[in-house]
Amino acid sequence: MNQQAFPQDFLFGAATSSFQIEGATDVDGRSPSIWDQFCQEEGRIADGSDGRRACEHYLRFRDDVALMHKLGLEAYRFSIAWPRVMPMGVGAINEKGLAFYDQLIDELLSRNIQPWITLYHWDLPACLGDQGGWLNRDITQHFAEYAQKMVARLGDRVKNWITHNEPWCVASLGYRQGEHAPGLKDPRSGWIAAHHVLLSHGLGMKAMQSERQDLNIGITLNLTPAFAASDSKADREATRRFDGSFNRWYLDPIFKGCLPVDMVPEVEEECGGALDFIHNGDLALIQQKLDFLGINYYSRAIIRGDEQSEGQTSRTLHADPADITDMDWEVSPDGLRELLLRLQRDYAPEALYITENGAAYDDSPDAQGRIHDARRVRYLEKHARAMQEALKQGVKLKGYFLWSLFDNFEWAYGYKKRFGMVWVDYETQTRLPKDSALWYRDLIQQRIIP
Ligand code: IFM
Repeated sequence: MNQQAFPQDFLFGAATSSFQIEGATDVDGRSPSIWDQFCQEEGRIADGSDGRRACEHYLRFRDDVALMHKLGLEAYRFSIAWPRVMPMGVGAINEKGLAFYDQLIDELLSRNIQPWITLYHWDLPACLGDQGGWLNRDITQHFAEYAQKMVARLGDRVKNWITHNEPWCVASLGYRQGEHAPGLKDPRSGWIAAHHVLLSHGLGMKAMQSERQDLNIGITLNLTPAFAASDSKADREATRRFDGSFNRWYLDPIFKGCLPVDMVPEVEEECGGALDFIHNGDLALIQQKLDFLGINYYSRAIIRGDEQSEGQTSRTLHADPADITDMDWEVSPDGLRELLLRLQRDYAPEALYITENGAAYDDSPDAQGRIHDARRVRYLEKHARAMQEALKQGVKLKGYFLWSLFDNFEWAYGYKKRFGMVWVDYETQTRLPKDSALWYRDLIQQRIIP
């Protein structure tokens, strides 16, 4: 058995996001978000559900924090719903909405749980969506204003801030593939949105730092290491393209202040011309010195080029079809280790945190009310080992947030996919820790893999 211990100061937490758990979408002055609108559109959400109730965290947060404490969490990553705190997207703060986060933060601190805030986890105020959302360059200034105001009000108690969660998803799922709000299917829009999200990250960081200088600020990217299915030229070429658009399009501007040059002609072709939405000076603004990089890691991609027809993304193949989660994602701890090593080598971030990692499996309570989610335990164990291997090889990995604390609203899948270490009965709102939550509690306590 591997008895390597995680360092005492390695941070173990769990993550959620506002729209996925809060519910209470029309109370205390919150305005609608683009996700409230999207859920109302016929056929957008697999089970026809929405975020109106979700996990009722808005009402139950004190009990939820007590549960986090019982599970031994050292940190909790959550997001602020922009339309709750600034219903017009800009200007006045909604004091009632902000009071929720104030109280949540105080509750966490009273239990000795570090709050980690994500500013944007996809629930854009619908009024900003009506102005073009991430296609309208003005949004970059609006985001910076929102970021600064949140830091001004919460930065006395919250030191760890993440500007954006998964820009690739915002841009590609929201504006290019149409699977997420606002549901556009337009390649050029996807690239414009990606740029504006990145620019808003840079402007946001500057605005936050002008407000306070004692913060730990980063961004969270969903990164998927890509491996060619064979050594053929077609496979290698498709792998380069996948890596370029999925990973490097975000990493290179953030860390190096440049675009990945090999990708530019291809992106220009998709955009039908020059990338004129990238203005002089933008890339320098995006390249702010990060205190940490957050990584959301779920799986790797194996790419086969010969199946690719023009305009299609590369098809991914599972190496072992038996070892896949309910999302149809391959379980690949090696991918995590390789990703961490590559980030350390190519981008040398100040610090790395895994801000999400986990798996969807549909296990439910047995007659005794126990949830034996053995597949999730195995998944977590394998990824914990991969982290240890990376740590051993000198990667500056400082912490890990399990996705997710609760089963919750899984976007276009509705409530059909269960990522939680805590099971939620959506009717009664009962919470039941699964075996994985108890396994995680032991890991946190003992610092070695149970
Ligand atoms: O539920 C999502 C989360 O909102 C963002 N990262 C991936 C998770 C699982 O799909």
